Amino acid sequence: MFRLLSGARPRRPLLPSAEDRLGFGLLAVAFVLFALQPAGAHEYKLGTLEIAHPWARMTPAGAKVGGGYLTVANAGDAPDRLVGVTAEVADHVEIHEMSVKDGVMTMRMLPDGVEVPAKGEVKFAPGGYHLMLMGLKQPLKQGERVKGTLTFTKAGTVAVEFAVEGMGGPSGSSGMPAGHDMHGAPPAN
Ligand SMILES: [Cu+2]
Repeated sequence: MFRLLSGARPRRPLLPSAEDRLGFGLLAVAFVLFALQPAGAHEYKLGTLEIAHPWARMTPAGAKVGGGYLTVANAGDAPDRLVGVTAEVADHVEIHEMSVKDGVMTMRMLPDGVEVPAKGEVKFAPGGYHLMLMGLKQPLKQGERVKGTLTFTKAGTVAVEFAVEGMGGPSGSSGMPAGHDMHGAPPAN
């Protein structure tokens, strides 16, 4: 035998309770704050350059190398060039490019840095240009911020913070193998 349960459900009062209204108010405030400041998004301006959301991938315990990413947009009429990067948690930072050639993934260091074209932008993202945080003094933990600097030939140096994101990165997209510990090793066949 079945009993109809619908009639047993507590009916919602027509007027919202004080708790409901308070809850809605807090929700509205939270929504506005969220809209103003999307989670983790941050950017820096330096002359004609705009640096968007520097981030680094979290690293497993014991990892000595981490990956860093960001986007640099240049509103100016002249190109600039990212030539130097530092991070407090790393012994030094290198500028690298990852590419796939004949089906083999390769990475190389770019000793002259990367040009930021006039009226254009350059993206450092998994699978392409990236920063290598070498000689990590401590693991990069998700949710933390890592202080560092970016130096451009023309615009000079700006202090930034790298937001440490999960293995999937800010958008959940993957690309570069997690950990990046194989860096410098010969490509696996
Ligand atoms: Cu690399």
